[in-house]
Amino acid sequence: NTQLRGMFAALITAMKDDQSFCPTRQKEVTKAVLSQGLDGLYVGGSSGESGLLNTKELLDQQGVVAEAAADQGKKLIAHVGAPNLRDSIALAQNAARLGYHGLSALPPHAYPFSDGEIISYYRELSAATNLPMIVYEVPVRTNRPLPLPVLSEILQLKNVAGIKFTSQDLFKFSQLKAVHPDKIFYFGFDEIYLSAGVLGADGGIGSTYNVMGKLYASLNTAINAGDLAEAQRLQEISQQFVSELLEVGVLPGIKAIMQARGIGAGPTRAPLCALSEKASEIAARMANDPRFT
Ligand code: NAY
Repeated sequence: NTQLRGMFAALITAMKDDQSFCPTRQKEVTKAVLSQGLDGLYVGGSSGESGLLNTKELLDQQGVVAEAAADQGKKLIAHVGAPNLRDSIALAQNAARLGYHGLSALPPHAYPFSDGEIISYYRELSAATNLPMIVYEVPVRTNRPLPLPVLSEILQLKNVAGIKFTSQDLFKFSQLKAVHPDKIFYFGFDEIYLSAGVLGADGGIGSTYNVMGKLYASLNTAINAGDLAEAQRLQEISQQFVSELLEVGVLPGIKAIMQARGIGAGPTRAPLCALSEKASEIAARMANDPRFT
């Protein structure tokens, strides 16, 4: 699993102007994001608006991204979490056929499932292919932090290789890591990646990497080299940027920046908020800021 370490952009989904999925723009976006020097892509996740896409669109997207990323030596992780296990398995098997290197899935959260139902979901989904599975802890999306023993049990399932930890609870992160030193630990809050990095995170997966990939690649290099002054400098730049983005909506903001760079990512899909004038204003300022690229 060590080959899955590193910094991954949680790839955004390109839409046509009418908010339908756009394969042509998706190719362009994929190439632009990969040109920044990151280790790979996390495809079809929250940042990819996957909760707003249907399964056919997600299957199409996996193919388009695999094609655009071919021969670039980058790692591809497919997020395959869907409201039901059947669709999740279809997405996982498609990703395996396409040559993806890993899978990941949000815990099922469309109903208040029992811990047992969540564990069974991961057991069956992970067994559906031979790919390494990355569990996803993200209470801001599921409204439910999974208890340490439940996460620990999931990490021991066949093919489960690690966790994408998107929670502020860094003590829990360390406790889990102490019990599972052989698993891969990604951190998912871009604005505080440094904190998890110094606690030994193996990599990061984030939305703002789409437009500041070079900065996060350098941040990871600085942490690995023990250059904390440089790491802090880079993290503070990312924090300024994330603060501004949070005001206009992270995903519309990222898409506006792409637009301002001449990369057609299209709009976000409703009910995500549409691009505001303020987002365009921020985007115009940030698009060519040398600190971000
Ligand atoms: C994904 O697509 O599943 C992600 O990786 C999401 C990562 C993002 N987390 C959430 C909860 O949206 O990049 C972060 C986040 O947008 C960023 O840190 C700003 O808070």
